[in-house]
Formats: sequence, structure tokens, C-alpha cells
Amino acid sequence: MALERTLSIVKPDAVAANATGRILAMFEEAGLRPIAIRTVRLTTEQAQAFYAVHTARPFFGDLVKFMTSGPVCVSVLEGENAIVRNREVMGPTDSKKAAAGTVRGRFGTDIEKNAVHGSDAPETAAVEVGFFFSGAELASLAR
Ligand code: IDP
Ligand code: MG
Repeated sequence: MALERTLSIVKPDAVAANATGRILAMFEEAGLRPIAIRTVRLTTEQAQAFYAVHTARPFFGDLVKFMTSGPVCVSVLEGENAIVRNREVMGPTDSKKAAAGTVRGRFGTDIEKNAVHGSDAPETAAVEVGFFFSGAELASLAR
């Protein structure tokens, strides 16, 4: 097993629902430690850059509008196999297909308004953590 870091975002729908703490608690209960947390309002340019891999997708414009519609809570989660573990706790992209015990099953609405983002691989996790946090902000809590 590998100690990993992944980038998590509580999206505007879940922040507006005041669910940030409950969602972070679900990650903690799964053994993921939030080692840095910040609530921010993304600019259009930031949302476009963060989701650049999806630029050509038909939902890109709506995704950027959604992600800039209100504050988001960005965090770095650290733990064993954090990237896969986080995505297990999140559930699938489409909230309607997510099990009730997952974050998206509990707090998401549909395939777009799905409460959380989580990095999908070690390479993207490193880029996404660096997008929001500097090394000095990341205090590892592993012992
Ligand atoms: P993921 O968040 O589960 O990794 P991605 O395929 O990376 O899913 O898509 C990024 C985000 O774009 C999703 O979380 C969701 O908010 C939105 N999205 C993905 N597919 C669709 C779609 O078919 N229609 C509308 N929005 C979508
Ligand atoms: Mg993705």
C-alpha cells in the first residue's frame, strides 16, 4: 500500500447545502486525512484551466458555469491509496447511479451537480494539488 495525496473539491451545490463538514467527515471515516483546506470562489479562467482536459466535451461550458456559481471547498486528502479510496467514497460521476452510502449518493443531484471532485490518478493528483496548494501549506500528518 502506498501513502498518497489527492485533491478533493466540495462543489458549489454541496457547499450551498452546508454539507462541507459532513462530506469531509465521510472522508475522515474512510481513513483520509485533510492536510490542507481552503474555501475559494473560482474565476471562470481558473475553472477552465482546472478542467482543461474536458475542453472539447459538450458539457464543458455548463461545467465551468456550475463550478463558478458559488464557493467551493478545496482540500488535500492524505492516506493509504488515497486516490482510489477517495473515489470509492465519492461514488460514480452520475449521482443518480451512486449508492446511498457514497458522497454523491447522499449529496449529489445528477451527472453534473455531483457534490465533489476527486483526482483520478497519481499524475493528475500531483498537478491538481499544485493547482491550489504550495508545498509549505501541506503538513503531512502521517506518522
Ligand atoms: P469525475 O468528476 O467523476 O471524475 P469527469 O468525467 O472527470 O467525472 O467529469 C468532470 C465533471 O464534469 C463531473 O464531475 C461532472 O460535474 C461533469 N460531467 C461529467 N460528465 C457530464 C455529462 O455527461 N453531463 C454534464 N456534466 C458532466
Ligand atoms: Mg474526473
